[in-house]
Amino acid sequence: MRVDVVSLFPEFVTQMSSHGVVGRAQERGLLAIHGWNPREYATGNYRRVDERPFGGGPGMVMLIDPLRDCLGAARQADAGPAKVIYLTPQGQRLNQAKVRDLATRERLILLCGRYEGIDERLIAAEVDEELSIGDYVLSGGELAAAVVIDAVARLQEGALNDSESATQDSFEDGLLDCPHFTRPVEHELGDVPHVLMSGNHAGIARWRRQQSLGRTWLRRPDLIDPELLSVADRQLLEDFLAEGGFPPVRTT
Ligand code: 9D3
Repeated sequence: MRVDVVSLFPEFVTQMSSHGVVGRAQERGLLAIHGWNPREYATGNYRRVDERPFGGGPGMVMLIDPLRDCLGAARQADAGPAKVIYLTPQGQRLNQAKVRDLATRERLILLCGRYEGIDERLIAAEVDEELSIGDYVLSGGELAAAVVIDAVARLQEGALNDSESATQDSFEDGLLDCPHFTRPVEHELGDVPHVLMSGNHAGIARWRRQQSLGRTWLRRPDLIDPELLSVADRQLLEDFLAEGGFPPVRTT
């Protein structure tokens, strides 16, 4: 997969993506990330990339032409057709279903805005899809682009080691993760749940499933429709709620 990032701060995104799972995916040849700066396609002594908005008001708007030329150069850097995604608070909210779809593409171009945003005509002419990463205010699209890259990189075949396997992740089965413990077994902050040291693998799997169901029910009720739970899962959840859960369920 190839991802081109069009941004006034492309190094911000490419630097972030050089570490961890995403960096390793690139080293393994599963993913290539390239940065493109519209400033380099701006003309005139000042190489302007922004201008004041027609109609007045605060802030600046990114000019069509430097962005269009930059985007054109990014498109032509590789033969394949690319889906162009504009990261913007006005976009559809990113979720794991969307990430799975994007991860199957051979080419993405991520367009990052700064200032108040981009001239709407450029969006209408060049953008295939608009995405937001959530309802909070960022200073630009770069962090959002890094989020998209991280999420799609993890889904590339061979990007994760066995211990990082994506299939057990939260959201891959629609539930939050269970709690995790390591040594020491006894600590002044509390003891590790006994079942995890029992060697009873079926019992451990059952406990973890129950914890996932219980935590999801309490913390993210929007992710669970009790009508859609299996009889076994519903029983696990009922027992969890009756027993009070671990860690002790907060009531405040
Ligand atoms: C203070 C500026 N706001 C005026 C009402 C509008 C605004 C413009 C540009 C708010 C944020 C931004 C920059 N944000 C992004 O480019 C962005 C973003 C975000 O802020 N939140 C969640 N997802 C995304 S994706 C791109």
